[in-house]
Amino acid sequence: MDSHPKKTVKDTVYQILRENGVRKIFGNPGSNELNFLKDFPDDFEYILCLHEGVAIGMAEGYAQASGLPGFINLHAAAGTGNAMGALSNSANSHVPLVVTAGQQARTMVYSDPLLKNSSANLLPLPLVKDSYEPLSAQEVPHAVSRALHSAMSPAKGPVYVSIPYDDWDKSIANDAHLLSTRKVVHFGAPSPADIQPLLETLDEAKNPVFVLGPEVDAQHCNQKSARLAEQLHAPVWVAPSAPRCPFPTNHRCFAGILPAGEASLSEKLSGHDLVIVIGGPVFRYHQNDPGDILPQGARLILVTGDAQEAARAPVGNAIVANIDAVLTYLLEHGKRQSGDCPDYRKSVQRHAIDQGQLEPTSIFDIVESIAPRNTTYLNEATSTIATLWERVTMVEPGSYYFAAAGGLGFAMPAALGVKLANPDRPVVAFVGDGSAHYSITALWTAVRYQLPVVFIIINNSGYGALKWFSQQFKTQNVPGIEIEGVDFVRLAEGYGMKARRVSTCTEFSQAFDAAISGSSPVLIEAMIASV
Ligand code: TZD
Repeated sequence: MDSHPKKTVKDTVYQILRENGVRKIFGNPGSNELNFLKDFPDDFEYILCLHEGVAIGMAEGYAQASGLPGFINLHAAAGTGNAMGALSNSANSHVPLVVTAGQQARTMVYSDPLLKNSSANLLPLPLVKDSYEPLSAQEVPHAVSRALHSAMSPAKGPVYVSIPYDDWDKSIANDAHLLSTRKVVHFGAPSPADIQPLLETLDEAKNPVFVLGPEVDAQHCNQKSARLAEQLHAPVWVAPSAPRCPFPTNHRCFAGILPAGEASLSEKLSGHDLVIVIGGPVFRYHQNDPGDILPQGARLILVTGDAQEAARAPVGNAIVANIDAVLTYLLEHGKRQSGDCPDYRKSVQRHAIDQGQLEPTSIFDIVESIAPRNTTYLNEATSTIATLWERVTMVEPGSYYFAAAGGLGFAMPAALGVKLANPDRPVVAFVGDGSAHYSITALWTAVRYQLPVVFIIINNSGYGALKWFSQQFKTQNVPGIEIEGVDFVRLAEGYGMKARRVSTCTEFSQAFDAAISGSSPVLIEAMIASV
């Protein structure tokens, strides 16, 4: 008798997902996906997102906050197309996602039917690490297993698999179940000989400075970096266009977040002879602000887990290795400065809570005074990002997430994914009245799955960041940057969410206090002056 009774493709794939820590499936279904979802296993949870960008954003938040792969199931080419704006963020954030899409039945594709995903493997390029459509039903479990391991291998990232819907009920070869037991372990610690030149360069440097990127937070090395900076009496900057917070912002070595332009960035680093960038690109600019990449006389060394990031850097040497291992080594073997470490923090003038009109500064000051220290923040009120970094304390790993490619529509769904991963941490999403529309249906998902996130819509009646850019670019009379007449309280209520509009500091303070201590999702529409 056969010791392994024949299983279906579907049973085998669910077993592979189980063994790889996947228990949540984020998706939006269509006819091509129903065979995968039928008789849905009890130990999995399907999270219905009403738009595919929300499914990707939520899975991205979940994967970043949990460290597990995010698994998404989309509908053919149309669903994949809707997801791609959000996928541009995932590609940049090194987040491990397996994005699956249902393909038409193999028996029907010859006729070019409705909902055939033509050239499916080309569709999500170049936003995924790998993209594949199995050549037979027998290959489906292998394709899913390969996608999971590929997504989780450094540098992590999204992978796409298109699966014909008549594959799921097919019987599978006996040894396919062995795929679910595979483990792939990644090390990447450098040898002492490999790391010695970095140690020597650091020891010789008279005035080193650190620039930390998102990988430091992803590997939970925030405190380790703080100890190293303190040991060397070196200031720490957060790399520009930061998608995560890699360093405790209340630490004496925290100098701030670097501006995202060549000239302004190198000016902040002037006076330093060595720039050590850890876990991020060199550098992710936004503003066209031509200048030198580095200040005169400075050298740069990049430590990254991403070989492509090392290859792309326009200046300096690079070490591709596990950054946790590198930091540990430098902490143990690097020099220690004597005496007290200087305080590099900037002081801020705080607002009083009174009947005065709300401004971005007062919103962040009030949140800072009320929110628990372990709160996770997301910010997509784009003109207020620098204000948040200046005024909100973020200490623990996973305290902050932002769209890594700047694609709006990330914050609302990602906040839900973060909450799902860490139900015990408060989650606050600041969202602009412009950004909110890209994934407004996330409000329904928040209510449906009772995810108590506090959404703060900072309403300045338009695209504030673009107004700022049009001043910088001297581009007058630009159309399409004002948005009036949207009622976010009624939108939220329409999705079943409690909501309140406020315009003074006292009102906001009361509303936020109640929302952060409540147990259901809440939206606060904070009215500020138009810029
Ligand atoms: N579309 C997408 C998907 N991503 C984008 N980044 C933009 C358009 C362009 N964009 C920005 O980069 S910022 C911004 C837009 C439209 C304005 C956002 O307005 P807001 O926030 O109300 O959300 P502020 O604080 O008023 O800038």
